[in-house]
Amino acid sequence: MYAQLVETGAQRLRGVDEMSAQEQAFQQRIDAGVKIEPKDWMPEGYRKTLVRQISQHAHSEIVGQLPEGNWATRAPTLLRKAILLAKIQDEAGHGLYLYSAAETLGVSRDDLLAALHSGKAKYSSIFNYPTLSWADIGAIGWLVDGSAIINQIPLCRCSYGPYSRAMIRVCKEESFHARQGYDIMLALCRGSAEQKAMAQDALNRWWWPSLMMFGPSDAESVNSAQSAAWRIKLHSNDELRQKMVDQTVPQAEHLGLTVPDPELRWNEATGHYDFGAIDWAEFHAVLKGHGPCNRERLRTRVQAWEDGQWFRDALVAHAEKQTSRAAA
Ligand code: FAQ
Repeated sequence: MYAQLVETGAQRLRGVDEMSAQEQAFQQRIDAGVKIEPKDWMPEGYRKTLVRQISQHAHSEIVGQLPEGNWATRAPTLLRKAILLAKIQDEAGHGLYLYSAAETLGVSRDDLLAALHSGKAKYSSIFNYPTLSWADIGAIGWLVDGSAIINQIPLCRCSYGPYSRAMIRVCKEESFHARQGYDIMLALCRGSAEQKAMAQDALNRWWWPSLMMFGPSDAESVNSAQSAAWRIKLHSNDELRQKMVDQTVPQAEHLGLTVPDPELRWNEATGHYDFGAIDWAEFHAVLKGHGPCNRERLRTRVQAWEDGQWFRDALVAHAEKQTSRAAA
């Protein structure tokens, strides 16, 4: 699939003869599986692609705290609350590793955050949907973290050293997150009829947005070919989306829930599930800022940034004092 992704995009990519000797040597290192480190020479396009993807990924982690934060004060038991708080804290940590990885490419965290706050930078479409019931917290862990793992496991082997290393730890934590989500769904599905209905409702609302997390179809994905050639992407969007469906449908069956797709069926010939068409108009509307919660999410992030100004100022003042004391 990786070879196919590179091949299909080959017409759009520059041929070897168009590359400078330095670019050719870089591509050879990538093809040989050598990790690229911050001080290595790299084409400007490679650096920009990584800054774009890693920073969007970082933004997704911190904006992704917000839908779950909605339930921190309303978790049904003390244990569930402690677990949820730990998970939300993990997401902040993932954001920090990722901003640090992006900084190794010569961008500042302040600039990246300014791009998020101005609405210029993207973050994952999934976090623009509301969390209406406790079951949504289960569905996020199960479906959203589940999808994030499928997308991120290959990133542990991507060509850029700091990103690949950050992903190893992130994936370990995401795997715990997915299990806790499934555990919530299991408890609800084994509970009262009302609780099971809540779980079904959450699945109904989160299923399609979760499939959209993997990005546009391969035919529409503008960045895939180049990212595959640079081994930033090791699998295509559609390939990972199919993996998510194949993995998740049996889990839904085990829960006794129905995936909200009348066209979903097992295809004996392909060995995969066939599934219905994704509403790409909805996906693009969310990307343009017209999802149910886009405005609220950005407003909350900007407010948090402004509220934290005094703390950042205090940290800088403290560091300056330490430096001047050491110099004296
Ligand atoms: N939402 O040509 P492609 C998580 C954009 S972390 C918004 O296919 P690419 C953990 C894309 O940026 C979730 N925008 O692009 C968690 C591009 O626009 P641009 C985040 C999207 O980069 C759980 C344009 O569409 N994970 O969930 C989306 O090759 C629970 C064309 O698309 C990552 O970021 C989307 N869904 O492939 C946290 C993983 N899809 O930039 C809290 C790393 C596409 O040219 C709670 N990222 N776009 O203006 C990736 O693997 C890739 O960037 C893709 C997109 C696969 C997301």
